[in-house]
Amino acid sequence: MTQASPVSLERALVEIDRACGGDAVVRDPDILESVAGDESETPRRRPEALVRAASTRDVAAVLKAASKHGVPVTPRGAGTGRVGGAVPVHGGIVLSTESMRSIVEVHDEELVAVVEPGVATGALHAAVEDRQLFYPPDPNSLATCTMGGNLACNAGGPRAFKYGVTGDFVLSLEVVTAEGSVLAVGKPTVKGVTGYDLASLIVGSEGTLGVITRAKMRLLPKPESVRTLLVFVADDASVGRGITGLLRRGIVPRCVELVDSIALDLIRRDAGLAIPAGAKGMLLVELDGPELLVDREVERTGNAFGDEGALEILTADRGSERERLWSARRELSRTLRTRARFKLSEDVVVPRTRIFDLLRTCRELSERHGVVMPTYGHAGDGNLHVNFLWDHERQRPDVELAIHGLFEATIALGGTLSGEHGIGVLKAPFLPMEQSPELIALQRKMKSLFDPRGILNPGKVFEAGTRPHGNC
Ligand code: LAC
Ligand code: ZN
Repeated sequence: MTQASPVSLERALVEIDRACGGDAVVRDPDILESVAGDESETPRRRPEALVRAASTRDVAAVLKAASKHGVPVTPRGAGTGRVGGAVPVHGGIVLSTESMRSIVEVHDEELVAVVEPGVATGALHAAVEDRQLFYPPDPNSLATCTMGGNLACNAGGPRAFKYGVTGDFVLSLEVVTAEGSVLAVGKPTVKGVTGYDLASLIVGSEGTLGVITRAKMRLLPKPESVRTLLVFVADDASVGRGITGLLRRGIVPRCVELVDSIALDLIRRDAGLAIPAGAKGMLLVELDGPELLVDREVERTGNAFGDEGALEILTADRGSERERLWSARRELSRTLRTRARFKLSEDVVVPRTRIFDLLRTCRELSERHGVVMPTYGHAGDGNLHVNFLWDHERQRPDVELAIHGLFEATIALGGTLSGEHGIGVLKAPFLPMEQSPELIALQRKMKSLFDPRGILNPGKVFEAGTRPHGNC
């Protein structure tokens, strides 16, 4: 799909305006500029129009008109994505579902919640926790990111270690196809195997197959108590060994988050924590469950890391103390951004037992290419955010070589290129490193079945070429 002609675009917008009414169609350049980018270094691209959908009917009207006139449509939640998935690279229309923010139902006996796509993930947490229920997925941007974006990218987060990712909580979805049909996919009940599992196909398809307008999500009872431990380790090898030690003792924390030695050094001065001098890594371990069990597990977790030579272990059980331990971790991405002129962040996954090898590769690549590479992330899942920091434009080719080296090593270690951020624009050039031409061709055919004119989020996931450069 290329850009729409001005005539086609205007025709589509007249039809959309007529169907959606009010002030759904926005042409104000300042507002359009505000939806030109996301939270990645993907170059910004201002769309020709923004449509703020208020209902499934609006979404269907936009897609119907856009398909008829061949106008690109880029769906958008809160724009917190990390790979350019919501950037309208071919212009056209940005379709925002942010105004569809109703929590339609929370059913405490069925343990389900029905939400619209614009509901902020944190708002869903608060609503269900008020009723002693629990929705585990917790992407780091949970205060602002929306359920629509979480579903489109199959977002993860720290608690995925014990509970799984967004897709693991989906029962059914209402989805609008590129041509404007409204489909119900998935199952109405907790069990259900009727027909193909299209809900799983839509989840994580990054807005390329359909637009999600409603989701029925599974909930859990809220755990009785939560305890957070901060463990400082003396070397990279203790990370994987400590986690294995926990699992061998039958302990499954809800999170095991890592901040490696390079990242720790960069945040040392304003982490708000006393970091021991010899610390070469920090692990944030969180346990939840019945109070008596959690107390015992805290002690045994301490023993497991003590056996691996942990330098210091801090524990918190009150909400405010836990927040203090979490704050340095939550701010990491933003803090690292202030440490150099340019920053790129990757999102690779390796089997948990290969974390040490991955960290060693990062050290070697950093040395060879002269790029600072702080690493942090969801160590329990083997999902690490490897960052690249540099100060001079002339270093860009070295950064590209380092990224290539990271991806090659990740795949050689039995891993994958993205654990939770998706492929979007930034990783699309690298997809062939992991997937065969046959597999990519099959997915392209599926895409054209769902979206014959190629209007939905064009330029994402399968686009070959080189990675575009933006400012970060
Ligand atoms: C995090 C985001 C970047 O874990 O995924 O901080
Ligand atoms: Zn993450």
